[in-house]
Amino acid sequence: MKRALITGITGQDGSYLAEFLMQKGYEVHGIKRRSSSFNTDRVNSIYEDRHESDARFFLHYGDLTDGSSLTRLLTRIQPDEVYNLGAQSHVRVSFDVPEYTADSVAMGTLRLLESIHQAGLPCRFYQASSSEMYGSTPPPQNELTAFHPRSPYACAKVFGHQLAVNYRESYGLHASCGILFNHESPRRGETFVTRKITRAAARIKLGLQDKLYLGNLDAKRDWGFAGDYVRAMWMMLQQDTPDDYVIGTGESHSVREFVELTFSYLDLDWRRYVAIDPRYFRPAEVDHLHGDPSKARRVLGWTPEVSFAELVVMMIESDLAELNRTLKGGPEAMRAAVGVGD
Ligand code: NAP
Ligand code: G4F
Repeated sequence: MKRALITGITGQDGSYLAEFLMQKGYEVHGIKRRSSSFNTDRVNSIYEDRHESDARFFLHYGDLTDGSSLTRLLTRIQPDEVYNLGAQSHVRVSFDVPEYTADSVAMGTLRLLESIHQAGLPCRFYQASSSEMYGSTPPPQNELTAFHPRSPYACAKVFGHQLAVNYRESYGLHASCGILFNHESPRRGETFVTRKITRAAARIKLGLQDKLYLGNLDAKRDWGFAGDYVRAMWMMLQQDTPDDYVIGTGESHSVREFVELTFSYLDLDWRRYVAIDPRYFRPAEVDHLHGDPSKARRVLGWTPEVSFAELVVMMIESDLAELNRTLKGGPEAMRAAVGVGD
């Protein structure tokens, strides 16, 4: 049985990847951060009591800012594959907490790679690189496109990416980087623009909210479905030779288009509800990301299965269903469901 270790297992991608690997028969270990409240919502459905003799899913406390925890877990678990998905992954927030972002994203990757190297582990390594690294470089972007990062987050991701390449070239580590364009799902964090839009529109439809405040509607992104993208991560680590791959749909849409499609699906006129709040503008914006995934198609045989329109509908329907479930729970459940943050 193959053994995988995932950092960021409690996040959107970590949860889909854990499910995918469990279905492939892996024993899955994940690193979760200590939090004062439960942070395992996304993996609760696959949680297994470790006292069961056939348990194949294990969560361990650790943190990318704590090298000793990484060394201890790598040595104890001896994974065949390590997926480094953990990060302070919000671009806007990275301007507010730049040092922490660099510590978890850039130095966290260094700590993990150095622990693997020092322990002499013969494992394969996946690095969650990002299309944000392209920043202001004009589209379409592929593996040969120059990076021009536009945020502390993107700068930290460039460091992590170059470091993974460096450990591959210096020590022969089987390290592959997935340069993933934006990918979303019903499990997307509520403060990323897609989920913020589908969740607010569903609440407006049910009479629970009357305004949605957004920033730059002109930004364009190449949005795909997270479930398709974790399959690509795994495919990269099954190759004999490690390499870097762009993963995207090859299509891009503006935030305005996403808003229009969401509200029109719910028979609402978005102009009545959406207002601009400059607080959501970024000190430096990334205007247009549009991936060219032809290498992944040619070498890995990877193609996305969920279209842009299917993704938008999937997210709206999930938010509507979740709200309806909460409404049935009465006022107490409603109060508990209103998160704060933007
Ligand atoms: P996400 O939902 O924000 O999940 C991030 C995960 O990292 C969470 O499990 C989080 O734990 C964990 N984490 C945060 N700080 C940590 C630390 N100091 N130590 C250990 N774990 C920590 O992000 P995602 O969308 O799944 O993305 C997964 C990875 O792909 C990230 O590295 C992201 O930067 C990268 N990426 C994402 C996209 C995208 O469009 N989704 C595109 C390109 C690259 P908590 O649950 O406790 O917060
Ligand atoms: O949804 P976003 O916050 O995602 P962003 O910045 O593209 O980053 C995501 O994708 C990256 C891959 O390219 C990942 F590496 C990263 O971890 C993360 O998952 O913003 C998308 C666009 C931006 O141009 C932003 O300015 O939407 C614009 N936007 C407009 N109004 C907004 C808002 N973004 C957010 N979060 N909130 C708004 O109200």
